[in-house]
Formats: sequence, C-alpha cells, structure tokens
Amino acid sequence: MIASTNRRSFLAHAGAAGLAAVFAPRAFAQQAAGGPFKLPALPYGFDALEPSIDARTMEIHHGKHHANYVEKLNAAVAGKADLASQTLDELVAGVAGIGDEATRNAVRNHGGGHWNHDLFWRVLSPKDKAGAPTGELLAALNGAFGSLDKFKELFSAAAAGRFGSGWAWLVVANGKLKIATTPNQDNPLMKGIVADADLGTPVLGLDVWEHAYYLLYQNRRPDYIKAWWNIVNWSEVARRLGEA
Ligand code: MN3
Repeated sequence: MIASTNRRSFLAHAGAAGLAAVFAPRAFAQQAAGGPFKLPALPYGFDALEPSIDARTMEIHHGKHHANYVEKLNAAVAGKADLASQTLDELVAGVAGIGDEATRNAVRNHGGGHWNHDLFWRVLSPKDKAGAPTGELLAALNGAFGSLDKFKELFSAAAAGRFGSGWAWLVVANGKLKIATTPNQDNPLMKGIVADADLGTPVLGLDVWEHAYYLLYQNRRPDYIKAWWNIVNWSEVARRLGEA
C-alpha cells in the first residue's frame, strides 16, 4: 500500500517535472518568436480529410509549412508598428503599398501564405460533413457558370493548369462569382500585385503547391483535385459568400 502510494507519488512528480522539461523550452521559443499573428488550430484532426488528403500531408502542411509562414510574417512586421497593428486582411490587401522592398516581398509571400492557408483549412471538412451547395450559393454558381458541374469542370481546369506553385480561387468581384488563379502565395485581395482579372474576395481556394498533395498523389495533380471536391465545406463557402 505504501509502496503503491509512493510509486504513484513518484510518477506524478516525475510526470510534472517531465512536462515542465518538455513544454518550458517550447513555450519560451513560441514567445521569443512571437508576434501579432498566430497559427490557427486545425478545425479537425490531421486524419479527418482522408482519403482525399492523408494525415501525414496535413501534419506537415499545417505544422511546418503554415507555421513557417506565420513565423516569417511575424519576423517581417517585427518592430514596424504601422504593419504589426494591421489585421491580416489589411496587410494582404495593402501589400503593394509597403515601401520597403524586402518587407513588401516578405509580407506578400508569408502574409499571403498565412491568409491562404487560414482559408484553406476552413473551407475543407470531413467528407461526411461536406454537404453540397444550396440556396443562394447554388443559385450564384448556376448564374455564373451555368451549373455546379460546369463550375467544377472550369475550376478543376484552372487548378490543373496553374503552372508551378499556386492557388485556384472562387472569388466574388463586383457582386459576381468568378474563377481566378494566383502564383505562389499571391492572393486575389492583393491589388496592384495580382492581375485585375484575378482580383476579388475569395470564398473558396485550392492549394496546388506540390507540398499539398505530393506524398499521396506524387505528380498526379488532377487526381488530387478530383478527390478534393469530396471534402469542400460548402456551408463555409456559403457563409463567406454571404459576407463578401
Ligand atoms: Mn500550402
């Protein structure tokens, strides 16, 4: 009985010490590398989007790629109160007006990367919760593209045809839906950087960087795009359309 208590006590003590040893340096590192922008938690588990997107890809994509954009964005605005005080939307939309070239490029790449991935996680959901476009969203898609199937066909072609790294988007511009694409981490809000034809407010975005699909699909980007349709969170797309 005594041995058992001591053992439990020892384990509790060792556990607390172990946790402190593991978490203290990490907490310090996050604080040291801190800033106004934070990596958002995924709204589901790493494996929630399988089989369309595998857990390992999600883990690296969120925990390494997205985290790196957040860290480098914070570094880019560190000590610059006029930038650090802006919202992410403001920074991304106004990036062309940043005078210092190195800062402008860093905000373009890493601010864009943070914004784009923040949207990307939210417009996805597990297949059994993905739903389908209805109501105002469906009417808008039908109005702009003729049918949902035609929209998917055109969007898929745009995403497959985006040369190299980049994104395909469904955006709202002048009250109408249209398809856009951008290279690298450029974003349709980036006036003065993105071509006028691709400007708008994104309501859906598809990451076609190889890091988004290569582990599972290798060079088969069209297969990734086809499987991706199964995990689009249509209620989130509809919500964003309502606010655009
Ligand atoms: Mn990505």
